Amino acid sequence: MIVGTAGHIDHGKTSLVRALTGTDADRLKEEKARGITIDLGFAYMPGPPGSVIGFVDVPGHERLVHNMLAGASGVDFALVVVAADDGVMPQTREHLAILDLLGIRRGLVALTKIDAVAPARVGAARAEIAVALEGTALAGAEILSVSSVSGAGIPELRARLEAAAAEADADPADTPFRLAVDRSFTLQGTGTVVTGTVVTGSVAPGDQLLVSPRGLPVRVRGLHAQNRVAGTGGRGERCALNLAGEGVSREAIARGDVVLAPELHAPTDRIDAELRVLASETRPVTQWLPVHLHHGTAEITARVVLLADRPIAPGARGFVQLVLDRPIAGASGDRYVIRDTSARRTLGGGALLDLRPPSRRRRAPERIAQLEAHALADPAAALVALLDRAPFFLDPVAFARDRGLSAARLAELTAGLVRLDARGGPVAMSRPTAERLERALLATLDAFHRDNPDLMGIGVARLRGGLEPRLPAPAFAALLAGMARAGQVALDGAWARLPGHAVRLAPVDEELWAAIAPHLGGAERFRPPRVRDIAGLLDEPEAEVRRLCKLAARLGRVHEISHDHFFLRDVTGEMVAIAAELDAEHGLFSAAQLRDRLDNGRKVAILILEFFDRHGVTLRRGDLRRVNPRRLELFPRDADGAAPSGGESSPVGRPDFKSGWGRETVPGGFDSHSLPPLARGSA
Ligand SMILES: Nc1nc2c(ncn2[C@@H]2O[C@H](COP(=O)(O)OP(=O)(O)OP(=O)(O)O)[C@@H](O)[C@H]2O)c(=O)[nH]1
Ligand SMILES: [Mg+2]
Repeated sequence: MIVGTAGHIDHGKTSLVRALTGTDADRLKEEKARGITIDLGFAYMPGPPGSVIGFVDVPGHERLVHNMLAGASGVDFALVVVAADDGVMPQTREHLAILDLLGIRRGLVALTKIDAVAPARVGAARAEIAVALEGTALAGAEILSVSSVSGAGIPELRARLEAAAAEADADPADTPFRLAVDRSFTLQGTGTVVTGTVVTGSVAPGDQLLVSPRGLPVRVRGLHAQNRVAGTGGRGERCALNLAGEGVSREAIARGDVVLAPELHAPTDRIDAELRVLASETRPVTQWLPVHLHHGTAEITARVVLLADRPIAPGARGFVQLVLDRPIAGASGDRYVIRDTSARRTLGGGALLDLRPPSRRRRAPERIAQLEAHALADPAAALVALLDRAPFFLDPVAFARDRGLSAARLAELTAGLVRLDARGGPVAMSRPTAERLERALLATLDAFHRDNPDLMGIGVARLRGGLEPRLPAPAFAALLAGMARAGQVALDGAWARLPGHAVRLAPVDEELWAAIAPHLGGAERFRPPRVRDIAGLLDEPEAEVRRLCKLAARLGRVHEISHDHFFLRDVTGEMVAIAAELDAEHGLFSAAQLRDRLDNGRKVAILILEFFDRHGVTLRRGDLRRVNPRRLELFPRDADGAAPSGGESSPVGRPDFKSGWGRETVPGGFDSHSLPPLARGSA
């Protein structure tokens, strides 16, 4: 257990720690000279059998509250010191407020210097203290009268602390390790040592850890726990870690850093939090208020973004977004305190809730609902609540990391969930949500096929956009892949359909196509006639020929290389192969070189190359091009045996050149555009 002192300057905190432990926690020369505590001091006394109670002694000076905060952050038990002669003073109240904001519920008050006052004064001071405690987490705490000079009450106080240490709560096993650094120094013959309070988990020599937020990898060479050489250190203990690693030095690690298990390292500079403004404040917390944020042993300048319409009045609470000037290593549920920028006043504080909030639409009702779920302390309850509201899914690994949960605990929490593993992070949903999504997906495909019997399928991007919940693209792709494996859907590049769906031309259309197709093949295949020319050759209305060619494109029989200019699918494959040959022969090649091979005129050759550019098959360098080998498979030749035949639609070649659809290439995948509406009959 770690006991932290609190209280007004000169009220006898350091003297009391010395009376209890025999150690003078004022270790700095300046402290001794001025008789006040400036920085944190540390001392130890035996606790219940086999254990040690640690003390963090803090300064009471009003200008040193930031040091008090660094010390108080790791405390299990508060020892509030009030001098009987002075009674409750400003920093008594401020420290009590800070302990309350930090959620330190266990503690007692030592009414000290009773040797120096009349008995009547002791009674009055006790009454004053009881009132000051009201409304704080320490309300009703025991008040022990002591004197560090006469030793009165010290044995009783020691006994109380031992009893409290005996009932200190243990950390759940295998929780990942976090230690908030409060000191870093070099020991002759040992190297770099950092000290701090173990926030969660445990540490042992040989552990590989990271110093966050910097991300410096370190190895634990040895350690002290509660001032003794130890094989392991855990929650409720002050530890001194002897660290090794490249770049490890006294200067590289400082107060405010967190030494943690590598999987927890994910610093953040934007955090949604609950903020309670102290009732003693005279002004509300307003939009974009600059503050000093205290978290763990760290102190960062930050701004407060209100997530509601009105400023947060003294005594009130509300959701805020904390925008930090530099990142911190936090966890959801961690307590924080904000002070004004001149570091004179404590304004309020609360708990960190969401470590990865959006910067836009951060005040939307769905966001507020999410924050209410994040505010649930129990991770299981929070997870259920989060998955039960928009957006109905989350990254379970990030959730566990931000809550500091172990892998085993995560596995336990997510056992009943549906998990999709995808590039960009896994996604988890509740089973009912996943079932609802799959049902909606199948219904959408069904309706689409009914409305568009002549279309092969729907673009995956469009399908995703129309569904609730709207998964991130990689997770949606994983969902579709799973459904495809289960035979529920069929996938064709960036297009999805029901497995039973097939596009067929009406018999009259099939007849017209049979008349058109021969004109696109043969010797003229690299410069086939355009729609208008075919219409003239066949004496058919131009619009009819265009409609048929577009239908054939959707069926994957032709590619519309440029507006109204259709090439047979296999011819496209042949031209790609020729481009690949040119590439192999010359490296970069020109449009003229392709024209010479295709014997089809410069203009057509350029249109073909532009089509290839759009699909990423060729990469342009000025007037020259080279082939992107990874894109060759987009246009296989039927002869290669790779191309699906028999009316399977190709995912490419469908863009409507004129409208601009599908003109952009999408790195790493097919054009993820859905089809333009087909103006049937009127095209
Ligand atoms: N008579 C009397 N004097 C005390 C007692 N405890 C502390 N003092 C005196 O009060 C003065 C301040 O004591 P400290 O222990 O340094 O006070 P502190 O709360 O640690 O002060 P800061 O750390 O600067 O906030 C010293 O001169 C002590 O000798 C006590 O029980 N009785
Ligand atoms: Mg002191």
